[in-house]
Amino acid sequence: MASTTRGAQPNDVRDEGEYDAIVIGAGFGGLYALHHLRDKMGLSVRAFDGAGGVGGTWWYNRYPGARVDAPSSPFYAYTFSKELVNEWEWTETQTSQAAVLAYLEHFADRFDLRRDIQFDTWISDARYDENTQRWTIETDTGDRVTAQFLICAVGALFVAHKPDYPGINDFAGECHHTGRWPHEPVSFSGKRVGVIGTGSSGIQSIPEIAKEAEHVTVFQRTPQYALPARNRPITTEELSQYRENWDSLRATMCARGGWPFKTSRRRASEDSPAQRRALYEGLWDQGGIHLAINSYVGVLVDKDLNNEVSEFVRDKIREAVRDPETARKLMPDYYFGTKRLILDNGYFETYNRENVALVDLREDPIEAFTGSSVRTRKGEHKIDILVLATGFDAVSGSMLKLNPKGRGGMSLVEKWDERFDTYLGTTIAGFPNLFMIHGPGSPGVFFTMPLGAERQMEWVGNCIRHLRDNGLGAIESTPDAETLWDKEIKQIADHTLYPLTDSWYMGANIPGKPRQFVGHLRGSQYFERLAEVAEAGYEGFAFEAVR
Ligand code: N01
Repeated sequence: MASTTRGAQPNDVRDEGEYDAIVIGAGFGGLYALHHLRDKMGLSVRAFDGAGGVGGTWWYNRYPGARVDAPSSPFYAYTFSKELVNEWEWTETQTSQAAVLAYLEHFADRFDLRRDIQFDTWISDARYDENTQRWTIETDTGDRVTAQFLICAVGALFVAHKPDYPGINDFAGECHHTGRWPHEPVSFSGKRVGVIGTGSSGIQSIPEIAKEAEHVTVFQRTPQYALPARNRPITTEELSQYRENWDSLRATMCARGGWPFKTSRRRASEDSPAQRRALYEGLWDQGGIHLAINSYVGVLVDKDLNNEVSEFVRDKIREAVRDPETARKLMPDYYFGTKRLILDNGYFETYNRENVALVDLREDPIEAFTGSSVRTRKGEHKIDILVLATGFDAVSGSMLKLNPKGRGGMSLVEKWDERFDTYLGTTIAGFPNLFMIHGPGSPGVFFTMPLGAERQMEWVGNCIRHLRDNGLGAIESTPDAETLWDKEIKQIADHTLYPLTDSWYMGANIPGKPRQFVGHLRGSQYFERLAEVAEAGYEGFAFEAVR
């Protein structure tokens, strides 16, 4: 989570030491990287984060209603330590931001991580030296540190995207991006609030804001599918079951794309339309992602099946929203599940409130902002507070913001000018000894992120051990390996309906961003590939002896 171009003046720079590894970011990925490299492998490690504390995403995204937008407790957590699993008490099935943050704070304290993390520190430069085979980083606090390995755990959803509507900077009221929410409470009481964006952040925050505000106007560009989260207290039996079966559940999570749930092997053609409808109803009542993973094989591949499930969810929206005109505007028309699935807590019902209005930007686009209003083609909307739930330059954005300079001084911005090529989603040709956690081309958001970070980091650790054991000073993926990896990722994505939808998965939310599918859709297979590559003597990599 640490990267800006705000730099210290050269004469302010202090040499602050030499380490085996530098970790950038203190979210799920960075904290685990620090623990693994330092405590399991005995390396000297220094970590940095631009935030004032641990948490990464969970430090920044404090907007009202923020919760894990996936099946969460107890699975959205580290799995490597039985003791940690046993001692942490999750309270709800869909964990709140505050609870995840408390967990990560506990993790940092329990493993004594804070002493090696420098907070409130942004990396202003990261540069590889081919002669020494080391990375040098400079910070905006005036420090210069070197290390053989650079671990970038900079966050998949970190670089906030702000729309550039005419006059938006002239808006004189409070303006908050959901991904940069203030630490002090924001009071909506008696206020007219405008919310732009209806992704996970908008859909989670709108019901909460509407409970307090005098009026909320939602500016929607794309209507969304959302499934009921059905959040509830987690039972002691559920927690005990997880703890007792921790070993086998972890193995199941690894084998099943990050979650312990069985996915359906049944074909839609085996059931009649009435039987299918009954199944969808049951899965809807169950809540969470079950409708997406447990109906029939191929929901994200077969257009007809997807259309049927899409229509089922549209029916649910029609049932929930009383005003037919508002319901019409809320009808999603892309393939169900091809944008990030959203779990909601009363989002559609919120439109039945007197104090909530919906503006469909496809029919009534924003023309400009004034000091106190949003002017659309059809009218003017007076607002006191503007909430930008407009998402992120996802996955590649945070690496580009860090913009490390590799071999020959080549910057990542130059290298990724047209495509963000990686090998295994963890390394980049031309950037030796640099490893990414949840980088482009890895499963990232398509897997359970804490478990994915653990497994990627364990692979990186083994790779570092391989270098050390064999007198090697540098490792770097080859351009050919990147080209093949790129093909592999694309082939998997092209087999599905994902590429047919404009989404942040495709880079479509950021004007001018190259269209490229962002991740590896088969998480379990991905980790098998990592193991195969290592077993084959790190196939696709070039090594240099220690200089
Ligand atoms: O961002 P988004 P998000 N004018 O990109 C709209 C994760 N997450 O912050 O769909 C008007 O999904 C945009 O419209 P469109 C999760 O993985 C996790 O909600 O591009 N509107 C969309 O409606 C999630 O998927 C958690 O047409 C504009 C919205 O803004 C990811 O983060 C919680 C616009 C952005 O939706 C991102 O979610 C929340 C413009 N110029 C999120 N530009 C937790 O687990 C964009 N939009 C806690």
